[in-house]
Amino acid sequence: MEYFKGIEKAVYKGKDSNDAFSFKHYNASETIGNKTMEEWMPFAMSWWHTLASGSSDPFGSAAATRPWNGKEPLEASKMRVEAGFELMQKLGINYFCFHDRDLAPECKSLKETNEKLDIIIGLIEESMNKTGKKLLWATSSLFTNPRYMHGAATSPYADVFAIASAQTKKTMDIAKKLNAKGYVFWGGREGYETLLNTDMKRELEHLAYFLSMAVEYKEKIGFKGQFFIEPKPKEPTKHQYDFDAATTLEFLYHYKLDKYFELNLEVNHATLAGHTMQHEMQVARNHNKLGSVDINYGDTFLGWDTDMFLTNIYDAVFMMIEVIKNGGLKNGGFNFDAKVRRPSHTMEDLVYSYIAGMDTLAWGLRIADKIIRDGFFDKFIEERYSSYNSGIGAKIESKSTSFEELFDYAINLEEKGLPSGNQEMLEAKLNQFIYNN
Ligand code: XUL
Ligand code: CO
Repeated sequence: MEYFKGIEKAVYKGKDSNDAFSFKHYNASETIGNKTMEEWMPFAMSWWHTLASGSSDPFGSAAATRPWNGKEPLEASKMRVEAGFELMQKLGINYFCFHDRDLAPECKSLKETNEKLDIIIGLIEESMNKTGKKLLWATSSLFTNPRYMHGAATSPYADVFAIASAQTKKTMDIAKKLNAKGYVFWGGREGYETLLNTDMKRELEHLAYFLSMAVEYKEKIGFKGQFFIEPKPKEPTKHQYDFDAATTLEFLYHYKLDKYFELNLEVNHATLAGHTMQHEMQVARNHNKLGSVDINYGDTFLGWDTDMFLTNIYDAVFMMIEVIKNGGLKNGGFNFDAKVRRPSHTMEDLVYSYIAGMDTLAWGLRIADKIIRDGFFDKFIEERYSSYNSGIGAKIESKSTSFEELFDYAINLEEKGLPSGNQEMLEAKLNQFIYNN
């Protein structure tokens, strides 16, 4: 069966094309700097938003028009596999990502759930072999089932910790079987609603132990993929422990887990944390932990995790600057953790939205490459700190001075006034890079 009826494989037709099913900027084989666009941007389809969720929201049921609507749950899961691989082929997307529970229906017992899951994994494996598509990362949903209402690895109830571990073990086995490039831990309910009922220190100890067991099991089964932690400050819980990049890194260093994990950063999560995505990426890059990206963006008027397909060119440029400076996303990729708006309910809308997201990032890559090659902003920043290149500044830079020496220097100093930060000039220059291209 054809799920995306009458839609051909999307091709690059250039920026003036009026064909909505074509790429205007994404030209997979075109070389930018030292890599092709496809190498810079290993795109991934998210199983949950694209195939599983159907656009339900807290005020209404699934509204998306999908060929599997009304089918028996396992049958619907099988159809989703076919549709997913067809979509990846038509878009030229090489990777996909899933939560265990996106793939197959959850049954009364873990045993029965795993049996159904294995049927779908078999079909996915077959389709991977046929098409060459790959698993970017897998994860366990440790937040959907009501048993996780108080958390999973941070639940106050030991049985819940045990079931979460069992579920994670199974998903890691699947990740190994499908040769996943990575495995993501997103602590959806690893946080709290109120400290009136929460022992924060104990919960963090449990979370760290859970992750260390995952590391141990990874080594035991010989799973070669990269582990990632995905920070998010809130939603669904009021306060999530992996708040942002800096908090998550501190947690990893504190529990001596840093060498086993990189970060999977998400644009909308940065917004919720009150940061730009560029801030989050630069924090990670400074620690050599920029691993993978969940690509989307948030509506600043709404203030929750709207997970929209990225169409904001400014975000794309800032992100791609970080990616180029990182030498690419070595162990990760760009996973479209993004969903169509509820009124965009047709199968065609899925294709339009992926094309919009892929094109925006590709356009961002072109501009970021020009900005870096031109060197205007890098030179400006270099110049701004040039007082540290000689005299007393060089002593500070080389950490070879003292408070006494600085006191003697400053006591007779005649302050000459400071140069401007020139922010508005720089913003205008950025616009020139974007719109003159
Ligand atoms: C939720 C979110 C998750 C993770 C994987 O906000 O981003 O989908 O990416 O669990
Ligand atoms: Co995400």
